[in-house]
Amino acid sequence: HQPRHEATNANFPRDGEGRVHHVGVKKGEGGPKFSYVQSFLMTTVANRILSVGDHRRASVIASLFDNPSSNLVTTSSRGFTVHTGTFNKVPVTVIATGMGFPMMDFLVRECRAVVEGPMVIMRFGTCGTPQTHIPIGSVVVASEGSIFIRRNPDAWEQDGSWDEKESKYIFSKVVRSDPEISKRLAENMKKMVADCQVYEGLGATADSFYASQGRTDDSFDDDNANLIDQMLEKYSSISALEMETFHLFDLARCSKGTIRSSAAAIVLAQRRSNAFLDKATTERIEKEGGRAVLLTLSETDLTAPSNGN
Ligand code: R1P
Repeated sequence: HQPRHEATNANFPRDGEGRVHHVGVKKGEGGPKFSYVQSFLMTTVANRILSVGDHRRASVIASLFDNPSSNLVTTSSRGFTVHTGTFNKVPVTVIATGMGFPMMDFLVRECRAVVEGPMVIMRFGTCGTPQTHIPIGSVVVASEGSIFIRRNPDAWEQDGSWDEKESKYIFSKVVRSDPEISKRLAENMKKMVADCQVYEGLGATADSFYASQGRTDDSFDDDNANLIDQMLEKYSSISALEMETFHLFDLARCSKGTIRSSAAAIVLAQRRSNAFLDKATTERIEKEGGRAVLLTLSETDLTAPSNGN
């Protein structure tokens, strides 16, 4: 016999209590603390999920739930914190993921494994913008979907096999977001975030914060000084550069119609002027925008088809 805490199935590992290997949640979990609320809270993860990179942002948004002192909070040794409660009496979960597309992969696949029925997963992150007309302190909704930008390591192979005419960075095709949810999200952001321009455009998710987002660094041979121009030449409406959204939309597309998704991001960095948003404004928009995403999540019809994802 295996001790109860050990995983036995390498294809989709769960520990002896049924907790998925990285996010650390399981089906039907809840404590006596929640039994007096509604029975749906007897689960670790709700069907409506908000994914954010930053743990502080997740806590701030979870404090906007109906009864924050009753939130169920689960942490995993792999860097996830899961807050579950209700917003406008609708069960919702906010998850802090840390950064990068592999973390989004864990979130979507492992939450899908512990949640019954249709799901909606939204991301509220931060980003840089390559667009000169979009100022810092704006919010970009990925209404046009997202592309993926990755550095091609073969381009640095030193055996002379690389054709210098090829691009060292690879741009994927567009994966769509859910149009109906994106529209509601943009409307709610416009209503609920003060002194903030809300733009709708195409997102671009990169496999690095640095090279594949066109940040230059004398310590490395990245050959990316013109990358921002190149990306806009191919996709002129790229408005948000970040590190997770494409993967969320891609997995929603592959979820056999069970997951709807959209995303928004606060513009922290102006990549042309190099302006960067101050902390006080960032924190205000995280809170007001977080409330707008929670409202959108709570209003979403889970039974509607997944609209192109
Ligand atoms: C980089 O600083 C991180 O910030 C952005 C990027 O996607 C990346 O995760 O989003 P979050 O603020 O949600 O982490």
